[in-house]
Amino acid sequence: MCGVVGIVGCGPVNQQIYDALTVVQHRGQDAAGIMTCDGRRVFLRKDGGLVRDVFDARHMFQLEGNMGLGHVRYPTAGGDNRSEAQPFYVNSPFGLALGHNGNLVNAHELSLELFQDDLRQINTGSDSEVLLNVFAHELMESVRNKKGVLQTQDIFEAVGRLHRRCRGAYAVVAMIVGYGLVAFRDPYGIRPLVVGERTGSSGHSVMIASESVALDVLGYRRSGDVAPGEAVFVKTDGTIERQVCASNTELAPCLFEFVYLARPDSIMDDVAVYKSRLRMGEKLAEQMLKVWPDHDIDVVIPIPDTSRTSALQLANVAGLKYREGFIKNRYIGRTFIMPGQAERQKSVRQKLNAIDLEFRGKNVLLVDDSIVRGTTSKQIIQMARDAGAKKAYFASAAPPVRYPNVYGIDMPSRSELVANGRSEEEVGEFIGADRLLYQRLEDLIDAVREGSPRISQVDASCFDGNYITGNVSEDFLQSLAGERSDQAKQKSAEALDVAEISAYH
Ligand code: PIN
Repeated sequence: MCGVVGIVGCGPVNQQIYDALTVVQHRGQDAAGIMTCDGRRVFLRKDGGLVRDVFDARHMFQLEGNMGLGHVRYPTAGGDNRSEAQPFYVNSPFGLALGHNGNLVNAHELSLELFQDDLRQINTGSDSEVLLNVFAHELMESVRNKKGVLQTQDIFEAVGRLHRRCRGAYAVVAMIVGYGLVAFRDPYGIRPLVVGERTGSSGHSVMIASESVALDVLGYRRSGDVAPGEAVFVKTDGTIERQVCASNTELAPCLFEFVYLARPDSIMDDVAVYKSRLRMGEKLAEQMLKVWPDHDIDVVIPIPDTSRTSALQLANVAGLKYREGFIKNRYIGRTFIMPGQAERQKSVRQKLNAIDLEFRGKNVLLVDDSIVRGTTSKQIIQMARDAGAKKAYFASAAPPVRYPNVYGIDMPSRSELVANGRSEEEVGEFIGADRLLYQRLEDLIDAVREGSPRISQVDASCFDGNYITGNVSEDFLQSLAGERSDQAKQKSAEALDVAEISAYH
């Protein structure tokens, strides 16, 4: 998962992009980058690390210009956080940069095609570099024989051809030197992308961002989402032109954005994330009262942070007491490399501590947003017992996660998902819960869809294995599993170490 931001402003945009990136930092902490353009030249700073660590005053002064884009990256599959930091840049046509959130499922085929047919070389393992080169090639096709002058329609046609070639999830902000920013979203709108505008005494500015919370914080008015398959062209003077460039579009956003990826204060595809989480809690409570009317729960305790909203509403609807029983350390030290299970387990104890008096002698219902590997849930249940809980029940605001995510969330491989090959009871046993309650998929879908009639479908692939873009082959899933397993992460971290050490010799 990643975060993208783009701004066409009426003054320097460096500080605004930096600030916006800190607002979407939750979408990726692995690498960050900003590229700006002063009308003639581009300036780039990108590196591995948090926004606050990647940029210092020296870099910021060099990021000149009234237009630019930024990116925060969370690795979706393996990869070196420095060489795959974004934005990516190619110098032809015009000078073109791109920041991408999502994941292509046909990147391998495309990179072969790019090399053999379009004579373009891809230098990293990143599908975003592939996407940029497809866009560059298609733009080049659009302006060929036009004396190098680009019209808005040429851009829309290039995006249209890109849609025909690329499969998967992509929410993109691209910058064309001398022309403006282009934002576009895949024909299913799997990952979010929103447009905002601000008019002040010094003029008009336009911002594109992964989440509306970035617009709020920077004082932009949300003017709406980029529609599935649509391209939004923001010219250097701030005027906007937009067109849907794909023939079969359907809004099917990723359910996981609502479950826990997005900030609760964001509005995505007209759905207030916060309200969708309240509805998740409400529906979970209704189901609980139906299947377990004679429960003996004394208190509902959320596992911070995301699940608080649903846990609160679950408690309200079920008429139960809600208490904060776990406190999160907000100042936990940086985790430099955390590839394996042992490291991950250690970090839970560092992150959370229990308030014993909320647990002692009580039957507690712990609520989390989801159960993925189950390892955190297992430790938290143990912590509840160590704190004196009589019974430790567990509720998940999302249904069992049984399938890997191919659209840009760094989820473990199928074999590492605790619900893969296990029944709900077996997952309950694995995590050590006295009883486990999962949200039903229909209820989760309703919790999201009730927020907006525009959402006809959802991407629920992690829960039902139905990949909305099709074309997800078993080979692709196997290679993704190879890149995402704990073993693979350990290996790539070790390789990084070696590369760094040898660089100093
Ligand atoms: C964490 C959100 N949420 C907590 C992420 C743990 C699954 N895990 C998914 C639960 S936060 S596990 O609130 O955003 O900090 O099942 O893999 O152990």
